[in-house]
Amino acid sequence: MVTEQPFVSEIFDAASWTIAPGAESMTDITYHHDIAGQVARIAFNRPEVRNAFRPHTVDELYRALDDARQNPRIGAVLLTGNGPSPKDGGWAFCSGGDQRIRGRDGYQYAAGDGAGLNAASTGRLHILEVQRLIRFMPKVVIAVVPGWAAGGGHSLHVVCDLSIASEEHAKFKQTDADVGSFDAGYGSAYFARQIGQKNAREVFFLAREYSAQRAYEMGAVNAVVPHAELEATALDWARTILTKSPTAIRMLKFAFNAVDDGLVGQQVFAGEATRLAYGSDEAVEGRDSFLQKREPDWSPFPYHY
Ligand code: S0N
Repeated sequence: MVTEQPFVSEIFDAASWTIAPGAESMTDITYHHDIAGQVARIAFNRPEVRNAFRPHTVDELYRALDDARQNPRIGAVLLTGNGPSPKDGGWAFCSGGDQRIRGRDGYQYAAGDGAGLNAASTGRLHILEVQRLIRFMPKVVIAVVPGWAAGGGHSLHVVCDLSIASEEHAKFKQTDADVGSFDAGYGSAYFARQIGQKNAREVFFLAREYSAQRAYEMGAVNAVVPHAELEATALDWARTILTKSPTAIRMLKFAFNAVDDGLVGQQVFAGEATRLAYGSDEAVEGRDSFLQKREPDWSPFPYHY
């Protein structure tokens, strides 16, 4: 029996997706797998506040992203925002931290909320952990931007591997300095690596609004597509990525990251190198010689290829 899916978004193609196991009870995001089970679609689901995130949103987002990270069949992740807003028809990717619940020491869980990973903590917006998860997961994450990307939402699109924007509705604005809540990490410094220092400083210091086309010209997004085609295009890109070697994609992502991530980037890359080495006869000889209490025989292994 086919059960009807709840409304997700006007540009969501229900025939392409199923609700990810365990995601039925999520409130602030939606989490789907494509029919083949190889692409994840994770979407902010608070369109009435331009998809602003509160701590509970970040808990759910982290859980879904980590689930996608650990699923060996998932090869690409789409991060997007559901819409439009039932209040005024506006579209958003994400407008950052929910300013209504921002206190002096951070963002607060609502009463009775916070049943997620970080229920014990209040006053902490763990969105930076989400940024790191996107950055370090060995899969391509595509920001699918149907409307506003503002504040911390702008930073999330920055940290994604690729960005595709709606021609009609996507808008970009870095409001951090307007509201006194700033991302001094990937959201700004890494953004400057993407679009250049002068452009990035303009975006932050003037907090102007940029169209999808202007963002494309600055090198902040990869493509601008008609709104109605946004999700289909993103899924098509994800499926193209799935035709490539998973190891090649993973190593390339970490190679692109490493130059900006210092020793942490090297550590991530090193973990992959070690994992690859484990599969070699040479590493097997090292393990076996130890277990067999004998000297290793490295003679079959050349010093130069
Ligand atoms: C997105 C904007 C530009 C859209 O403007 P538009 O289309 O005119 O719509 P509005 O009428 O303004 O909005 C519609 C309704 O949505 C509510 N709303 C919008 N954004 C938010 C929000 N972020 N929080 C709460 N509510 C929001 C509006 O209030 C309105 O509601 P009603 O209908 O009831 O009036 C425009 O909305 C805008 O500028 N939004 C605010 C963007 C913003 O400043 N975001 C916060 C920036 N800071 C962060 O995100 C924090 C970053 C962060 O978390 C972080 C990062 C690194 C290190 C540490 C941290 C940390 O803080 O811990």
